[in-house]
Amino acid sequence: MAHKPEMIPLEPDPVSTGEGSLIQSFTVLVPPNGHISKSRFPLPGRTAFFILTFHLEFFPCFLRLSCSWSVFRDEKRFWHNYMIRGGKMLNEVTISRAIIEQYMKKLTDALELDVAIVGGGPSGLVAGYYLAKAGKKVALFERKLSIGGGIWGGGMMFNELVVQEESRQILSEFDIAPTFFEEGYYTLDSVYLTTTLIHKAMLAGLKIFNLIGIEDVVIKNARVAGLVMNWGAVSTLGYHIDPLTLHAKYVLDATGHDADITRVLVKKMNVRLATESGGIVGEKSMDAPVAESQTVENTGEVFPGLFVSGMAANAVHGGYRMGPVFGGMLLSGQKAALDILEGLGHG
Ligand code: 48F
Repeated sequence: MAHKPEMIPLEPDPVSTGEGSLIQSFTVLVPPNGHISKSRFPLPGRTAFFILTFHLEFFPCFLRLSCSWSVFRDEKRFWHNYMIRGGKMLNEVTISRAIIEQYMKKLTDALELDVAIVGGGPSGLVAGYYLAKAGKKVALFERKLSIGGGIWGGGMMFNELVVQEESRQILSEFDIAPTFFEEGYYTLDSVYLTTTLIHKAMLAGLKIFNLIGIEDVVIKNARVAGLVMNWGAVSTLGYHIDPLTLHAKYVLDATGHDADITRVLVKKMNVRLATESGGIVGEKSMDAPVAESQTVENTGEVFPGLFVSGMAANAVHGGYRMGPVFGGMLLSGQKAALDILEGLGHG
């Protein structure tokens, strides 16, 4: 069987491709041209195939060309692998190196931000979307494995939730069409809402780091100027491991009912917040209609450099809870983004 050499360009990953070296790889399939000689390869009666893969990497000051090769002994296995892997041979070490290098690049890039968002619930995701869309350097940190906070579970694990008329402009920005239930009430599949918010926010340029918990803030000149981070599992396990730090012009506490970031600031720095009492007032019981408008009203800067949104805003200012109606959460995220943009001097 005669095979023509082929070149297979790799598609770059649109989300993880950042600044830095641009890697281009191409694979050349070398035709076997019959059987490989017994003296060089002990493969009597079999066809062997060479795969040569060239990697071209661009660095700021130099260019690196490298090559790797593999031999397939078995024709059937070769074609099977070739077809399903698009001609690219897998190497476990390359897989590990790719993950480590790409993650380090992404995390290093997030050490100096315009805005650092803590919490991957609805308000954090929506804020991240609008900030990224406005061209700001913004990253979101979530200590759990999955992003989405309280959206996934809908109401009492029935994976449907309710949104109101007021939030429909945000839903259409995200290309989400809710289902009409009755006048003023729309429903949404909570899995659909979660995944779409994440997807659109990342496409807009929001960088998301799951499994990273924020345990403290950075203070500079009496202002919140960054975050102190550690693996989410470190606090779960109760290990004593020193954290790492990032700087941000603004921090958004979108940590939900716990208002974790504002709480740690008050506890450690004994500061006065821009709330009625000067401290964390604490969340009140259920009153959905009141809570929905309070969530938006309470969204804002509570200490220089620190904004609150979503349920964290209600916990800090003493607002009511509202349960599985999510319009206020989406609107709060949008308001947080607009206020922060103003703080950043965005025109
Ligand atoms: O609670 P959550 O969904 O925040 P939200 O945007 O939305 C609230 C609603 O989901 C719901 C509601 C609607 O009517 O009342 O509760 O206010 O998501 C907050 C996320 O923050 C993460 C937490 O795991 C959750 O996913 N989180 C909390 N503390 C930290 C954190 C921390 N210290 N570091 C990182 N992530």
